[in-house]
Amino acid sequence: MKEQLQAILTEVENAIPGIVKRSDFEAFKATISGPKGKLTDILKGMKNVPKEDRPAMGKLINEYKTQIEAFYTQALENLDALELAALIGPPIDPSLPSPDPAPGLLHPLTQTRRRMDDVFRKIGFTVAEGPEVETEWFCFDALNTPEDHPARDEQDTLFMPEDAKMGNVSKRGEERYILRSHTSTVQIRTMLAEKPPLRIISPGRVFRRDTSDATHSANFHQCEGLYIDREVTIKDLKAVLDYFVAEIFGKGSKVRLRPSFFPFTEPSFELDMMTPNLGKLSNQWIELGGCGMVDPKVFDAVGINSGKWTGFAFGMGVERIAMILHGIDDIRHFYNNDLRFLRQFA
Ligand code: FA5
Repeated sequence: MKEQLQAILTEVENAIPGIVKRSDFEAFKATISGPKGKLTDILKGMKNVPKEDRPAMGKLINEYKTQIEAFYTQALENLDALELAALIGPPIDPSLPSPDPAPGLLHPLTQTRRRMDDVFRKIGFTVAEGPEVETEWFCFDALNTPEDHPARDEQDTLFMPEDAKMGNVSKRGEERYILRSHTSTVQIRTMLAEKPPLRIISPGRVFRRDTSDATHSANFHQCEGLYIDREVTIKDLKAVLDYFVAEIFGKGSKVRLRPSFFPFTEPSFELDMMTPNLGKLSNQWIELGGCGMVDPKVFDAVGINSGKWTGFAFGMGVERIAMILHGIDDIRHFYNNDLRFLRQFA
């Protein structure tokens, strides 16, 4: 019996490396383990083995069976690898030119963000960055946003799970981590890291629990601006924004500041723009974001002397600007990854 089993094992061991087709494997396996297979025959013969010898014999057969099955598994792995290789084709030579003649292109949001960066750079702003995972202090407290402000509600802000410690994002003790709901956090980070005068913009991704529709996305982008110097006035804010919209939307574009409220600016405004250059969107006020003069309480939070320094801040939706510029009627196009849409911006 042992010799027979050994002979089967040797046969399997010799045959497996030569099998390159799944049908050949199945046919071979049937000659061993199929209903009329050699191994099956031995199993059937067990009934003729004297009762007292059966346990030892059963154990022996099982040992061989296990080894044979390991060869089957190996054969199937070989076949998987061969089939995958056939699917992928010959090995890739990365030094050859790409078979796809179309060059890659920048996402329309990246293009818009870079245009915005260029405009602000021309008038002396530098680009600052901040983390997308923030603490409540940077997103709210330092921005004079009280504990009970609706924006802090779990309905509006995405909170990280309690046990998600994301490294030393804040050195301000045990706080909850959140996904930042606006880029105004970078105002605080910049004011803590650098001394005035300051002139920065900060484009970046933000997150809110907003239900997705044609104009809202739970993940979107803003471009923050912060300007701090001596005797800065609303006139300076208006002049910078006028310049920005004229550069982005063309000559004749103008800005309107509509009284509003943000906890971190006083006075605060909604920032609207109008342009004659946008087809059916021409000559109507369109909201771009919010702005205002930095609230002295924000200066207090970061240790800047509000008797000496004044400033303005603004925050605009990047998707909003890209949509107006290109006549895009649904924000979700930016996130669907449909190349037919994206290739239009080559
Ligand atoms: C803010 O986020 C303030 N931090 C702006 C600010 C900065 C005010 C500095 C004063 C000083 P608001 O929530 O209104 O404000 O958002 C600003 C802009 O972001 C909106 O006008 C809109 O263009 C865009 N936005 C807001 N929510 C969404 C959303 N869910 N999807 C896409 N864009 C959005």
